[in-house]
Amino acid sequence: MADHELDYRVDVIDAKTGETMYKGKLKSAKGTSWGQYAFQYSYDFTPISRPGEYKIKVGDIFSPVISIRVPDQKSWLSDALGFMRQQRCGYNPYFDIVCHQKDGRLFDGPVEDSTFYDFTGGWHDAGDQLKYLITSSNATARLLMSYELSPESFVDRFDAMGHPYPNGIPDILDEAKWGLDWLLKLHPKKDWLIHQIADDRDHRGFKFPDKDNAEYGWGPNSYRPAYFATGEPQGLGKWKSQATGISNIAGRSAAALALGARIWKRLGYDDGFALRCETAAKELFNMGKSREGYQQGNSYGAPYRYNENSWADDMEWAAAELYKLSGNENYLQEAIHYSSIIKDDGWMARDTMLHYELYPFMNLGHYSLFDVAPDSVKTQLTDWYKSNIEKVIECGKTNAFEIGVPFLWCSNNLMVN
Ligand SMILES: [Ca+2]
Ligand SMILES: [Ca+2]
Repeated sequence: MADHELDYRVDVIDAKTGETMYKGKLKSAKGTSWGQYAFQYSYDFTPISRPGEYKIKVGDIFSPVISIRVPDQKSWLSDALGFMRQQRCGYNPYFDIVCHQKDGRLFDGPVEDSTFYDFTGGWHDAGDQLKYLITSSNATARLLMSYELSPESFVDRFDAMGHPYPNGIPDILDEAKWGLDWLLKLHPKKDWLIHQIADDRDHRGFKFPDKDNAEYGWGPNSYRPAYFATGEPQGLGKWKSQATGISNIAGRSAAALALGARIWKRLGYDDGFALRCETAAKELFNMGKSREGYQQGNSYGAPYRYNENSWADDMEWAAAELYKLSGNENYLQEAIHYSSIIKDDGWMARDTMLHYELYPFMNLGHYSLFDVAPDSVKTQLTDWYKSNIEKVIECGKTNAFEIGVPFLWCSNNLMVN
């Protein structure tokens, strides 16, 4: 980016010695202007692969230091799992503390409001410490899918509690089970599903999880509300969600549990656990079928929430995974049915969207169904992905970064997907 025309010649120099290692040319970047910068250029240094510390020099302008390294994939993956352990609620191995033991008091369920049930566990949502099934169902399922894609990539350095002692189980599955255990807790009865613990009253700046000064009516660091998935607009304060059903969270949780059941069965870790996951997955799929629509995140004092409004993608995902688990043809037909409802709908076709609308950012139902679908359906699924990817590539031509995702809060999720 520049406010004046630049010399086109580029030197890539060794950051330590200043020696020119490569010579090249800037390319004038096509697209609209960026902020106040009328001149935009790109320089492709993909051919430079030798590890080292470099700077790019254009005229008398130097870039910051650019490091090229050989990636250590296993250590990246371990770091990512370390972050998940750091997010754990109930017992947090990162801080070695026990937190949020009074989760939670149930609201909008078939029992008297504020009746206590045990919903401890799961993961804190972000820097804040509330907990969502919307995101945790996705995180759990993706951990399991990642393992299936590349089991050899994952090491065993931690035990189930997140302590640094190997336990004979790949750490990614230890983490997935932390999620599955919580999903099972949120579905304590055949027709019950709890989808959120606490709300934006959590947002009181940085706080240690075991000294949570958030206040929900029972004093600080005490009970937190647990929201029953009603499929209706919901919220205990001023703001209500726009929920229409529950099949996004029921479907996605069913997909995660079916994946877990299949992997646990195959590895022969614990048949009882696999059976519990399978039963819960089937029950949740049925709940999703009977209440088609989407449940959203609940807020209390602010209009902010997770605005997911797609659900057929999640039911497709659940049905495809249940078919792989059970071999029951009805699930395959259900998966094809739901795929034909969601089709190519997604953020990729749009210039903007609400926060977490069209979650989980890519349709993993299509991906999951592809493995087992008849050829004609396979072609259709591929076409839906392809047409969306082409839209993003086309949109990327409108800016110098060649990035075709809408620039909005959390658009890094869109980029990754
Ligand atoms: Ca382990
Ligand atoms: Ca969805």
